[in-house]
Amino acid sequence: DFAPKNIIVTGGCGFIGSNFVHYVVNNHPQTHVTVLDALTYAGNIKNIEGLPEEQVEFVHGNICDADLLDKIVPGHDAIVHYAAESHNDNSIENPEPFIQSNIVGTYRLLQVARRYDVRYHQISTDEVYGDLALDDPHRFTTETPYHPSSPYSSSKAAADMLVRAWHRTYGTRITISNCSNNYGPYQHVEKFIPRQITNILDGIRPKLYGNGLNVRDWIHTDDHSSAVWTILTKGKIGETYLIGADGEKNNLTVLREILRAMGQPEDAFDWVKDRPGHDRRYAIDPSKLRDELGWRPQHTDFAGGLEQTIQWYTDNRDWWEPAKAETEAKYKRQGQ
Ligand code: NAD
Ligand code: TDX
Repeated sequence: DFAPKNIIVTGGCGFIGSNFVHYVVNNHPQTHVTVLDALTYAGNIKNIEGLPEEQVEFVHGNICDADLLDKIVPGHDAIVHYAAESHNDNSIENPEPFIQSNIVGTYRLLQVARRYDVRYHQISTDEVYGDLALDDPHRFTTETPYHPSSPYSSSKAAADMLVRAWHRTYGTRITISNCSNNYGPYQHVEKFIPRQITNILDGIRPKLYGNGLNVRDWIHTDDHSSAVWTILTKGKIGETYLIGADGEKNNLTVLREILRAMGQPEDAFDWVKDRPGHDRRYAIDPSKLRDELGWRPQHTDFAGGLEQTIQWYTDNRDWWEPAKAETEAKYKRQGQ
């Protein structure tokens, strides 16, 4: 197994990246983490506050900044690359930052990984595979062709292609993981589950796009973290692994679970305009990761994980309130 001593986590002040930093602190105290984050609207330094200073160091900077990368990367033995523009609706409004951060940013990191021969792990998404019909018996596998729909997912697909090319052409030691939809603490209020929870806490009616029958394959962010650690330390160089926890549910079902758990009537929400190009269904076949690397998800009780997440947003109003009004104003302008 590869035993990383000193890793760079890009995007470590975002939702999934910060949960990964907590995971490393809680489970692998021998690994030092340098968080590199630009603190965009989606990054929050509070997400990594209170972690031991001798294990976690923060560098405020942009992954597109080649000079900065040249300064900070030497001496590290791995880069785990989470930083990205991550929200589909924003990518439809304005694709530019998605091209810069997701494509150019990945390119700059690959160049520096190549130059200093640093192990590189790419965090990607199931959305690169496009969508499935509701009644399709198949799920996504590593053999499924890339077929992204949105500016966000196509920028992630482009980045993954660069990663594979750097491995084949330059021998850069890479792995890629494509994960399904995450939920848990520290997720920005623009995303589906936190938006609806915080709407209810604020006395705003939840908003459902289209007919509510779009399916997402939910996984708790802690399970994503343990899967990434498994791939980083045990994964085969050059390989891609799909991360999922058999969590398919349609949006209407998830929203009703939230309403019920928060003591609201099941119909206390608004139907709003659909997302242009809205992917119908995502579904991950995680058998390669399970069978070859022995990974298993721990948080398989979705109702329980959802209740904990509701409790976290209820207890941490100070964390989400500053972003809430602006986020809802933006949705209102878009008719959503
Ligand atoms: P997020 O938007 O919550 O966080 C992104 C973080 O990256 C923020 O802290 C932001 O400040 C930082 N960042 C953005 N651009 C940067 C740049 N140019 N330089 C440095 N830092 C920058 O995103 P998330 O939901 O935590 O997603 C993290 C990663 O996981 C992304 O690569 C995303 O594509 C992938 N992913 C997300 C999901 C999901 O369900 N959210 C599922 C699968 C894969
Ligand atoms: O208010 C809403 N109402 C609604 O019905 C919002 C914000 C979303 N939705 C729907 C759209 C999707 O079908 O809920 C579903 C989930 O939406 P998002 O939270 O925006 O996530 P999604 O577009 O599925 O993408 C997420 O998972 C894959 C992450 O944001 C991506 O970064 C990741 O790659």
